Amino acid sequence: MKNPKNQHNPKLKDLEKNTLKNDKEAMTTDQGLKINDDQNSLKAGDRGSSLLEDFILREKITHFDHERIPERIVHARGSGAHGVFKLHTSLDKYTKAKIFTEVGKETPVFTRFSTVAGSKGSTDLARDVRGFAVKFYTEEGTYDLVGNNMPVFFIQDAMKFPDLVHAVKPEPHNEVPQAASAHDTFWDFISLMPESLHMIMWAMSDRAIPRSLRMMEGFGVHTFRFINDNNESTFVKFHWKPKLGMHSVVWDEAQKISGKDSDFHKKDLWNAIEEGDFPEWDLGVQLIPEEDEHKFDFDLLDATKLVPESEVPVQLVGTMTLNRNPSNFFAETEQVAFHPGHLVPGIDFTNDPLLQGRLFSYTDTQLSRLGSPNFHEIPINRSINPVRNNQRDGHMRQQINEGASSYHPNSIADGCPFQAMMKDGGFHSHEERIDGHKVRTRSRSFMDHFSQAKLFFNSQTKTEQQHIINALQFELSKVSRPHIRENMVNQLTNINMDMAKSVAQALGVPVPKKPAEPLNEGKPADADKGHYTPIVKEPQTQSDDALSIIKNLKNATKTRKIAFLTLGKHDGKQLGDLNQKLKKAGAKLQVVSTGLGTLKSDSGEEVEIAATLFNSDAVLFDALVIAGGDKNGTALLSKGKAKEFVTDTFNHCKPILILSDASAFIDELGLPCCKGAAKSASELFIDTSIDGFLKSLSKHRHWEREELI
Ligand code: HDD
Repeated sequence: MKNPKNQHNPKLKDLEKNTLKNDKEAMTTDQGLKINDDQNSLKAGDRGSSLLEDFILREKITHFDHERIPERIVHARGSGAHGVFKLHTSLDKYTKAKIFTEVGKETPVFTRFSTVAGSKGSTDLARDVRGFAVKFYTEEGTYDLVGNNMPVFFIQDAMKFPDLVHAVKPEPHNEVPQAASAHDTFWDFISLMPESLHMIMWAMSDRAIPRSLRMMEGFGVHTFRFINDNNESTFVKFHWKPKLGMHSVVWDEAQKISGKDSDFHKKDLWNAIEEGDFPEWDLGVQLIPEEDEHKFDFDLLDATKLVPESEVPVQLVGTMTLNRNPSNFFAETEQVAFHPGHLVPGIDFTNDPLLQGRLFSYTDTQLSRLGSPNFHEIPINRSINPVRNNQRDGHMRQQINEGASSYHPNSIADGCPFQAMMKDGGFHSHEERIDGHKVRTRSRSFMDHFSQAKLFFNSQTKTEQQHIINALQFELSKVSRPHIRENMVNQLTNINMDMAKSVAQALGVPVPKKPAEPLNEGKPADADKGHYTPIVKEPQTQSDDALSIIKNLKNATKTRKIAFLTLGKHDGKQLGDLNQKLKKAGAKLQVVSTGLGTLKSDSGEEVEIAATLFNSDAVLFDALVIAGGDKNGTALLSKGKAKEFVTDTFNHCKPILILSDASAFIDELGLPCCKGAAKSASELFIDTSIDGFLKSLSKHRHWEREELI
């Protein structure tokens, strides 16, 4: 989508230096030689063997042979988009970073969303954490906020990251399962590492199966520091809040989407941007004065903890809008290289041991993934502030540094490039008094692994709690070793006994009677046992509404996709009326029938069929309309696929509008929950009026229906 506003985006202007269109131009070799025959190799005779001399064939095949680069070790599958971040509230009291102080300023961004565990070609709808990485191209250098769609993490210390990733990735002996945590090695590791339990609650919740990348929150996860002009520090937690609100799918739906359209999220993001429905997120900050560092019932340096919004409110300061799709997936989305250590003056780290390890890992991984320390020169990674230093050479160097000096201090180049004063934007690491022994240990203040897992579970609605239980039952039922299932149930007893019992019952393991002693294998061989014994306690904040998706529904009709199921001869007036109202609400209606082409309504208007019962599926839509007119509704049900379409929509609790004879339709449909006897539309949460349907749409789902299924 061409957005006229983008002509002022300095990063897009910068990328233009490297973009190429082939319009009306001849094909050439990599050396610029025009090619006359791209169909045939050079041969000795027309049936003869190919000649080594054929430099055109060799060049083409050689390039092709080397096209692949290693995929990211984690977050391999991703979707990216360009956009801008606009600040509306200055944070100059806390930070000198210009992106957060100059109100009205638009900073170009490139944002990449990802799944974590799956390979590059895996499905979008895996139960997984989603990466949410934002690169801000600022005049002070590039700043990366490399976060996730969950505010906490599985582990506390980077030392355990390779173990965590080895455990969740496909098992090493047979390379299965792909993009799934439902297997023995993952749950074995988790069951022995109680520090992961808070994150497990998030990963088993609906947050792990978002309806759209446009409808999920993002978090910086760690506690960072803001530094102001007086070099005073304030702790900060970053939040991204989607303007469309949060929305997730249900697990059965997620699995079916994976089969019907494994690129569901990729296409959804791409199409929204192409259609001008630019996704937006508000950026929020939680600010904590340095003197309050120890006032919480957890350690701010512990990435398995969040700061409840009811304790420290999130202040919204600006908005990110993604308004342009990449021109080339590999050049931009694949080659973009994020790093939590890409900072600007005014932002700094804390001693969070997970963050500290990340500061090493991200540059290191780009060296093997992108192949050279010059990865910062790749157009998508190039800073819009010119790069000047004495780093030289290396594979694929692009910059041509002039002059004889490549060192500092120097006299022959007048000391240039020179070191910038702090007042001129020179980065100065925050000065912090550190006084202690060199120790390989973990602070005792990190040993409470359960209280925030409880906080998260307590904060969910009954429906969401049940989804967590269902997810645990599903995941652990795929674990073949009974002792792992049992260990896991024991860990759950320290979060919620009812949850642990329900999970145990579904797994055929002993149902616990009381909370178990938590296993904690995540400690050193000679550790003082007392130091590493998990602290089991209640959270200071018992429940926080901000943690629930359902309690935070908003603005929910915009960009929803609705299927209008018809065989033709539907009531044309009804369709027109519905279309108009849905358009006004920002939703999109698509006609679904048995084949492509056009259909006529009872009054003769032609409508274009967007999808068929065979090339599409109920799981790819947010809601369903059964058209009225000439027995259209019940006639539909003679098609087995249509029955399945309606039943899936019903079972996934999505809004349904029946514009034909609803009771005859429900009777004919024979939903399993009705046990043969037809229930009324209202008892089944099925709408029969357009206005009622619009209300249902804005609620996303009729969760009450889960009681009936
Ligand atoms: Fe990481 C990629 C987010 C912990 C090591 N990470 C990566 C990406 C995201 C995150 C969003 C994808 C960036 C992109 O789109 O290219 N990672 C996180 C968060 C973490 C976290 C929110 C905890 C709070 N990561 C973490 C640790 C380590 C890594 C503890 C290692 C010690 N992460 C990597 C990596 C990746 C990566 C191996 C793979 C590809 C890349 O960096 O560029 O270096």
